[in-house]
Amino acid sequence: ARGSVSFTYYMRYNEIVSYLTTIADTYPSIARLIVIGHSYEGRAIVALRISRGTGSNRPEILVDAGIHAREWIAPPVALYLINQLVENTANAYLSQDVDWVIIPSLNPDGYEYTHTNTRLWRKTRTPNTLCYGVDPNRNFDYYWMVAGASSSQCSEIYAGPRAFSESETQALRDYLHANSQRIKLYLTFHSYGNYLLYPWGYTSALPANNEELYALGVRVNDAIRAVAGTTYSIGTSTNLLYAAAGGSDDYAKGAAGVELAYCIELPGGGNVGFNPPATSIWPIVQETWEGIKAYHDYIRDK
Ligand code: ING
Ligand code: ZN
Repeated sequence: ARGSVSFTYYMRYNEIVSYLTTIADTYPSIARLIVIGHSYEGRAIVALRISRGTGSNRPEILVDAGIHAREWIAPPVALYLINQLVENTANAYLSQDVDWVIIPSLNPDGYEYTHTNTRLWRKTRTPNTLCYGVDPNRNFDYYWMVAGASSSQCSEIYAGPRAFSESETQALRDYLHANSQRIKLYLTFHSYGNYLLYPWGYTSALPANNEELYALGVRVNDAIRAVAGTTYSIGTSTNLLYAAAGGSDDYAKGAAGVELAYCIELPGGGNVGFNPPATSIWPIVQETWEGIKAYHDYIRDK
Protein backbone atom coordinates (compact mmCIF):
# COMPACT_ATOMS: atom_id res chain seq x y z
CA ALA A 1 0.00 0.00 0.00
CA ARG A 2 1.10 3.54 -0.64
CA GLY A 3 3.09 5.14 2.11
CA SER A 4 3.34 2.16 4.42
CA VAL A 5 6.37 1.20 6.45
CA SER A 6 8.07 -2.17 6.43
CA PHE A 7 10.73 -3.75 8.59
CA THR A 8 11.11 -6.86 6.44
CA TYR A 9 13.26 -5.18 3.79
CA TYR A 10 15.39 -2.04 3.43
CA MET A 11 13.11 0.69 2.08
CA ARG A 12 14.29 3.00 -0.70
CA TYR A 13 14.45 6.79 -0.27
CA ASN A 14 11.22 7.35 -2.20
CA GLU A 15 9.39 4.87 0.00
CA ILE A 16 10.69 6.59 3.12
CA VAL A 17 9.46 9.99 1.89
CA SER A 18 6.15 8.43 0.91
CA TYR A 19 5.71 6.98 4.40
CA LEU A 20 6.48 10.28 6.11
CA THR A 21 4.09 12.10 3.78
CA THR A 22 1.32 9.64 4.51
CA ILE A 23 1.88 9.94 8.25
CA ALA A 24 1.73 13.73 8.07
CA ASP A 25 -1.44 13.61 5.95
CA THR A 26 -3.13 11.03 8.16
CA TYR A 27 -2.25 12.54 11.54
CA PRO A 28 -2.10 16.30 10.88
CA SER A 29 -2.64 17.22 14.53
CA ILE A 30 0.34 15.12 15.66
CA ALA A 31 2.82 14.97 12.80
CA ARG A 32 4.13 17.56 10.39
CA LEU A 33 6.50 17.08 7.47
CA ILE A 34 9.45 19.46 7.27
CA VAL A 35 11.95 19.74 4.44
CA ILE A 36 15.17 20.87 6.12
CA GLY A 37 17.14 21.15 2.89
CA HIS A 38 18.09 19.32 -0.29
CA SER A 39 20.90 16.97 -1.20
CA TYR A 40 23.45 17.73 -3.89
CA GLU A 41 21.38 15.78 -6.44
CA GLY A 42 18.25 17.65 -5.36
CA ARG A 43 16.50 15.16 -3.13
CA ALA A 44 14.48 16.63 -0.27
CA ILE A 45 15.94 15.99 3.17
CA VAL A 46 12.75 15.29 5.06
CA ALA A 47 12.00 15.38 8.75
CA LEU A 48 8.90 14.55 10.70
CA ARG A 49 8.01 16.73 13.70
CA ILE A 50 5.90 14.83 16.21
CA SER A 51 4.11 16.56 19.06
CA ARG A 52 0.96 15.95 21.07
CA GLY A 53 1.53 18.85 23.38
CA THR A 54 0.59 22.47 23.49
CA GLY A 55 2.49 25.57 24.43
CA SER A 56 5.81 26.87 23.25
CA ASN A 57 9.36 26.16 24.31
CA ARG A 58 8.74 22.46 24.73
CA PRO A 59 11.79 20.24 25.03
CA GLU A 60 12.73 18.58 21.75
CA ILE A 61 14.65 15.43 20.89
CA LEU A 62 16.36 15.57 17.49
CA VAL A 63 17.11 12.25 15.80
CA ASP A 64 18.82 11.55 12.50
CA ALA A 65 19.88 8.46 10.60
CA GLY A 66 21.52 7.66 7.32
CA ILE A 67 24.23 10.32 7.36
CA HIS A 68 26.49 7.50 6.18
CA ALA A 69 25.02 5.86 3.11
CA ARG A 70 26.01 2.24 3.67
CA GLU A 71 24.84 2.02 7.28
CA TRP A 72 21.48 0.60 6.26
CA ILE A 73 20.26 -0.47 9.68
CA ALA A 74 20.03 3.15 10.88
CA PRO A 75 17.06 4.45 8.84
CA PRO A 76 14.76 1.60 9.96
CA VAL A 77 15.46 2.54 13.59
CA ALA A 78 14.26 6.09 12.85
CA LEU A 79 11.26 4.78 10.91
CA TYR A 80 10.24 2.48 13.75
CA LEU A 81 10.46 5.43 16.11
CA ILE A 82 8.07 7.39 13.88
CA ASN A 83 5.79 4.38 13.52
CA GLN A 84 5.56 3.80 17.26
CA LEU A 85 5.28 7.45 18.31
CA VAL A 86 2.49 8.24 15.86
CA GLU A 87 0.66 5.02 15.02
CA ASN A 88 0.68 3.19 18.36
CA THR A 89 -1.63 5.04 20.73
CA ALA A 90 -0.15 3.19 23.69
CA ASN A 91 2.92 5.39 23.12
CA ALA A 92 1.05 8.71 23.09
CA TYR A 93 2.67 9.67 26.40
CA LEU A 94 6.07 9.84 24.67
CA SER A 95 5.08 12.96 22.73
CA GLN A 96 3.00 14.56 25.47
CA ASP A 97 5.77 16.47 27.20
CA VAL A 98 8.52 16.16 24.60
CA ASP A 99 8.58 17.00 20.87
CA TRP A 100 10.48 14.86 18.40
CA VAL A 101 12.05 15.74 15.10
CA ILE A 102 13.19 12.70 13.18
CA ILE A 103 15.26 12.75 9.98
CA PRO A 104 15.45 9.14 8.68
CA SER A 105 17.70 9.78 5.66
CA LEU A 106 20.17 12.63 5.97
CA ASN A 107 22.29 11.57 2.98
CA PRO A 108 19.74 10.38 0.41
CA ASP A 109 22.07 10.63 -2.61
CA GLY A 110 24.58 8.33 -1.00
CA TYR A 111 21.86 6.01 0.23
CA GLU A 112 20.32 5.59 -3.22
CA TYR A 113 23.80 5.06 -4.68
CA THR A 114 24.32 2.13 -2.27
CA HIS A 115 21.14 0.59 -3.69
CA THR A 116 21.89 1.18 -7.36
CA ASN A 117 25.68 1.06 -7.69
CA THR A 118 28.07 0.55 -4.80
CA ARG A 119 26.73 -1.13 -1.67
CA LEU A 120 29.51 0.14 0.59
CA TRP A 121 29.43 3.83 -0.42
CA ARG A 122 29.76 6.00 2.71
CA LYS A 123 29.95 9.63 1.62
CA THR A 124 27.78 12.18 -0.14
CA ARG A 125 27.77 12.27 -3.96
CA THR A 126 29.25 15.68 -4.64
CA PRO A 127 31.62 15.56 -7.59
CA ASN A 128 35.16 16.69 -6.79
CA THR A 129 37.96 16.98 -9.33
CA LEU A 130 39.37 13.52 -8.61
CA CYS A 131 36.68 11.57 -6.78
CA TYR A 132 33.08 11.82 -5.68
CA GLY A 133 31.82 12.55 -2.23
CA VAL A 134 32.62 14.08 1.13
CA ASP A 135 32.32 12.31 4.47
CA PRO A 136 29.46 14.31 5.99
CA ASN A 137 30.54 13.24 9.46
CA ARG A 138 33.85 15.04 9.00
CA ASN A 139 32.32 18.14 7.39
CA PHE A 140 30.85 19.98 10.41
CA ASP A 141 32.60 23.13 11.49
CA TYR A 142 33.74 22.32 14.99
CA TYR A 143 37.50 21.85 15.10
CA TRP A 144 37.17 20.82 11.46
CA MET A 145 40.07 18.69 10.18
CA VAL A 146 42.05 18.66 13.44
CA ALA A 147 41.94 14.86 13.84
CA GLY A 148 40.81 11.67 12.11
CA ALA A 149 39.87 13.37 8.84
CA SER A 150 41.47 13.51 5.42
CA SER A 151 42.09 16.26 2.87
CA SER A 152 42.30 13.65 0.07
CA GLN A 153 39.23 13.66 -2.14
CA CYS A 154 39.28 9.93 -2.65
CA SER A 155 39.49 9.07 1.04
CA GLU A 156 36.46 7.58 2.80
CA ILE A 157 36.95 10.24 5.49
CA TYR A 158 37.44 13.21 3.15
CA ALA A 159 36.39 16.23 5.22
CA GLY A 160 35.53 18.33 2.16
CA PRO A 161 37.16 21.39 0.56
CA ARG A 162 35.93 23.45 3.52
CA ALA A 163 33.67 22.94 6.53
CA PHE A 164 30.00 22.77 5.54
CA SER A 165 30.79 22.34 1.86
CA GLU A 166 27.88 19.87 1.68
CA SER A 167 24.23 20.90 1.45
CA GLU A 168 23.33 17.90 3.63
CA THR A 169 25.46 19.11 6.55
CA GLN A 170 24.29 22.69 5.97
CA ALA A 171 20.70 21.49 6.34
CA LEU A 172 21.36 19.91 9.71
CA ARG A 173 23.42 22.90 10.84
CA ASP A 174 20.61 25.31 9.96
CA TYR A 175 18.01 23.17 11.68
CA LEU A 176 20.16 22.91 14.81
CA HIS A 177 20.72 26.64 15.07
CA ALA A 178 17.09 27.56 14.38
CA ASN A 179 15.94 25.25 17.20
CA SER A 180 18.90 25.09 19.56
CA GLN A 181 17.05 26.54 22.55
CA ARG A 182 14.56 23.68 22.55
CA ILE A 183 16.74 20.74 21.54
CA LYS A 184 17.70 18.94 24.76
CA LEU A 185 18.98 15.74 23.19
CA TYR A 186 20.50 14.89 19.81
CA LEU A 187 20.81 11.29 18.62
CA THR A 188 22.57 10.34 15.40
CA PHE A 189 22.30 6.70 14.33
CA HIS A 190 25.23 4.97 12.65
CA SER A 191 26.53 1.44 12.39
CA TYR A 192 28.23 -0.60 13.46
CA GLY A 193 29.83 -1.89 16.66
CA ASN A 194 27.46 -1.43 19.63
CA TYR A 195 28.78 1.87 20.94
CA LEU A 196 26.99 4.71 22.67
CA LEU A 197 29.45 7.44 21.72
CA TYR A 198 29.35 11.02 22.91
CA PRO A 199 31.61 14.05 22.38
CA TRP A 200 34.28 14.75 21.96
CA GLY A 201 35.54 13.28 18.73
CA TYR A 202 38.07 16.02 18.15
CA THR A 203 39.98 15.63 21.43
CA SER A 204 40.60 13.06 24.14
CA ALA A 205 39.54 15.64 26.75
CA LEU A 206 36.27 14.80 28.46
CA PRO A 207 33.24 17.10 28.18
CA ALA A 208 32.22 19.02 31.31
CA ASN A 209 29.08 16.87 31.69
CA ASN A 210 30.88 13.58 31.09
CA GLU A 211 29.33 12.01 34.19
CA GLU A 212 25.80 12.80 33.06
CA LEU A 213 26.46 11.58 29.50
CA TYR A 214 27.93 8.35 30.83
CA ALA A 215 25.16 7.76 33.39
CA LEU A 216 22.46 8.30 30.79
CA GLY A 217 24.30 5.91 28.49
CA VAL A 218 24.17 3.27 31.25
CA ARG A 219 20.39 3.66 31.52
CA VAL A 220 19.99 3.27 27.78
CA ASN A 221 22.28 0.26 27.68
CA ASP A 222 20.32 -1.36 30.53
CA ALA A 223 17.05 -0.84 28.65
CA ILE A 224 18.45 -2.34 25.43
CA ARG A 225 20.10 -5.26 27.20
CA ALA A 226 16.83 -6.23 28.88
CA VAL A 227 15.30 -7.12 25.50
CA ALA A 228 17.65 -9.79 24.20
CA GLY A 229 20.96 -9.34 25.98
CA THR A 230 22.59 -6.97 23.48
CA THR A 231 25.17 -4.73 25.17
CA TYR A 232 26.82 -1.45 24.19
CA SER A 233 30.06 0.20 25.27
CA ILE A 234 29.70 3.79 26.50
CA GLY A 235 32.16 6.64 26.25
CA THR A 236 33.58 9.46 24.17
CA SER A 237 34.26 8.84 20.50
CA THR A 238 37.96 9.56 20.90
CA ASN A 239 38.49 7.39 23.95
CA LEU A 240 36.29 4.46 22.94
CA LEU A 241 36.73 4.33 19.15
CA TYR A 242 39.07 6.86 17.54
CA ALA A 243 39.60 10.59 17.26
CA ALA A 244 37.62 12.18 14.44
CA ALA A 245 36.77 15.86 14.13
CA GLY A 246 33.89 17.38 12.21
CA GLY A 247 31.19 15.01 13.39
CA SER A 248 27.59 16.06 13.80
CA ASP A 249 27.45 15.23 17.52
CA ASP A 250 30.51 17.35 18.31
CA TYR A 251 28.88 20.18 16.35
CA ALA A 252 25.50 19.85 18.05
CA LYS A 253 27.12 20.01 21.46
CA GLY A 254 30.04 22.34 20.85
CA ALA A 255 28.56 24.84 18.42
CA ALA A 256 24.78 24.59 18.88
CA GLY A 257 24.84 24.06 22.64
CA VAL A 258 22.94 20.76 22.80
CA GLU A 259 24.42 19.42 26.01
CA LEU A 260 23.35 15.80 25.46
CA ALA A 261 24.49 14.39 22.11
CA TYR A 262 25.13 10.76 21.17
CA CYS A 263 26.34 8.89 18.13
CA ILE A 264 24.80 5.44 18.41
CA GLU A 265 26.67 2.69 16.60
CA LEU A 266 24.01 0.03 16.08
CA PRO A 267 24.78 -3.68 15.89
CA GLY A 268 26.46 -4.98 12.75
CA GLY A 269 25.66 -7.97 10.60
CA GLY A 270 26.28 -9.58 7.25
CA ASN A 271 29.69 -10.32 5.80
CA VAL A 272 31.01 -6.76 6.15
CA GLY A 273 29.11 -5.49 9.19
CA PHE A 274 27.18 -2.84 7.29
CA ASN A 275 24.78 -5.33 5.74
CA PRO A 276 22.69 -7.11 8.35
CA PRO A 277 20.18 -9.38 6.58
CA ALA A 278 16.69 -7.95 6.35
CA THR A 279 15.60 -10.46 8.97
CA SER A 280 17.79 -8.58 11.47
CA ILE A 281 15.91 -5.30 11.01
CA TRP A 282 13.06 -6.31 13.29
CA PRO A 283 15.07 -7.49 16.32
CA ILE A 284 17.43 -4.50 16.09
CA VAL A 285 14.69 -1.87 15.84
CA GLN A 286 12.82 -3.57 18.70
CA GLU A 287 15.67 -3.48 21.17
CA THR A 288 16.83 -0.01 20.11
CA TRP A 289 13.33 1.34 20.65
CA GLU A 290 13.62 0.41 24.33
CA GLY A 291 16.83 2.44 24.53
CA ILE A 292 15.19 5.43 22.86
CA LYS A 293 12.36 5.32 25.39
CA ALA A 294 14.95 5.43 28.17
CA TYR A 295 16.37 8.59 26.58
CA HIS A 296 12.87 10.09 26.45
CA ASP A 297 12.13 9.32 30.10
CA TYR A 298 15.32 11.07 31.16
CA ILE A 299 14.57 14.22 29.14
CA ARG A 300 10.94 14.32 30.32
CA ASP A 301 11.92 13.99 33.97
CA LYS A 302 14.95 16.28 33.86
N1 ING B 1 31.38 5.87 12.97
C1 ING B 1 31.59 7.26 13.30
C2 ING B 1 32.43 7.94 12.22
O1 ING B 1 31.98 8.96 11.72
C3 ING B 1 32.42 8.75 15.13
C4 ING B 1 32.21 7.36 14.65
C5 ING B 1 31.36 9.60 15.33
C6 ING B 1 33.69 9.20 15.36
C7 ING B 1 31.59 10.87 15.79
C8 ING B 1 33.91 10.47 15.81
C9 ING B 1 32.84 11.31 16.03
O2 ING B 1 33.51 7.48 11.90
C10 ING B 1 30.80 5.45 11.83
N2 ING B 1 30.44 4.15 11.79
O3 ING B 1 30.57 6.17 10.92
ZN1 ZN C 1 28.64 6.19 10.22
